[in-house]
This record gives sequence, C-alpha cells and structure tokens, in this order.
Amino acid sequence: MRIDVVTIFPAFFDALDLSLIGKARERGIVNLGVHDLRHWTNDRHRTVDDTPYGGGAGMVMKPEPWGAALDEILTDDAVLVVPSPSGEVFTQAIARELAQTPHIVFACGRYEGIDQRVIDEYSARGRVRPMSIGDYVLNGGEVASIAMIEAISRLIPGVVGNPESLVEESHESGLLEYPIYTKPPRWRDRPVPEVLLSGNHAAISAWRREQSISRTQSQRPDLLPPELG
Ligand code: 6GU
Repeated sequence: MRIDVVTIFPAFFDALDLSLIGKARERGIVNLGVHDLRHWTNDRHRTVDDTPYGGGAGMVMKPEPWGAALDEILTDDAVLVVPSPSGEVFTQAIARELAQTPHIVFACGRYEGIDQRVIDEYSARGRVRPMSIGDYVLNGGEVASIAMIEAISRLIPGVVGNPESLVEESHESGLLEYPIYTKPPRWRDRPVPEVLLSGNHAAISAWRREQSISRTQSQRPDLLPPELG
C-alpha cells in the first residue's frame, strides 16, 4: 500500500519510523511519503493561510497550495482522507475498508481548516473521505492522521506478526476485549482469575465471552448488539 501525507508539520510523522509500522516500511509493505505543503507555495513567505470570508476567528488554509500539491500526488485509484472534527467518525470498519485500497492521501489541515472548494473539487474527481477520530478538537489533522495510519496499516497482511492477535481485539468482534493477565499468579494480593489457570479451554472461552459482554455493557452500551442488551 502507498500512503502520502501533505502537512505543514512533516516532523509529526517521524513517529511512524518506530515500531511495527517502521518495520513494515523497511520491508516495503507500507510505502509512506510525507510532503511539506509549503513546497507548493510561490511567495517569499511561503503563505498557506488567510483570513476567512464572512469574518470570524482564526485563519483558513488557502486553496492554491492544496490544489497544486494534490494535482501532483493524487492518483486515479487513491482515496483522499481529510481529517476534520466535522468528518465521519473513523471506526475499525472504516480502517478495514481503507486497508483494502492501494493508495491513501491524507490532507492535514491546520488553523480553522481548508477552504471548502478544495474538498468540493476533489470530491467531483474521485473518492474523498472527511474523517474525525472522535468528538473532541485537536489543533490539526496530523495527530488524527497518525492514529488512522496506524489503525489501517496494522491490518495489512504482514504488518502485525501474528494475524491471530488481530481477531481477538476490542472492536473486531463488535465487543470490547476481555481482561488479560500474565505471571505472577498473585501480585499485591491480587490473584489471576482461577479459570485462566485451569487449563479448561471451553471454560476459559466462556469466561472471556462473559467478560467481553459485561465490559461492553458497562463501558460502551452503544456498541452492544440488540440480542445482548
Ligand atoms: Cl480528524 N482533526 C481535528 N483537528 N480535530 C479532531 C479530529 C480531526 N478528530 C477529532 N478531533
């Protein structure tokens, strides 16, 4: 998979050199290009923002640098992801869907956002997904893009070593994951639940499923399938 990012803060994406994602990049499974939007400016101050028409607080990202950058970077088979607190909420299902696409371009806005005509222009030409990572406000799309890139790339075959570790996770089954434990069997007077030491695999599976259901009921009742509500 090819991933391109356009940003005025390329250094944020140094984080993606680390860990499993860094290894996947070294092995050529994920091909990541990070581009400085200011490369597509022409003035001496490399200006990317201006005041909003109609007034209001803050600054808006000008359309011209975005148009020049995206004309160069977007391919016909690409999905353009535009991180924004007013986008559709990014979920594991969307991560799975995007993990199937050959090319994703992330357009990271700062300030109050990108001139709407940029989104309209590329929506008319191809697939554009304005995406939020949750109901809170960040200063720009960079941190949100890093979260989405990590969630998507770990679903690409070969990025996560043991594919079985993907299926048991929170959100993959539609329920939250059950609690997990390791040695020692007793820590600060807290024992590991006895069933996990029993060697009875059917009992362990049943216990884990009950725990997943009760956790989901208490932490995320909105996720519960109707038959478990
Ligand atoms: Cl994608 N961007 C910004 N700026 N804030 C957010 C967000 C995105 N998702 C949640 N809050």
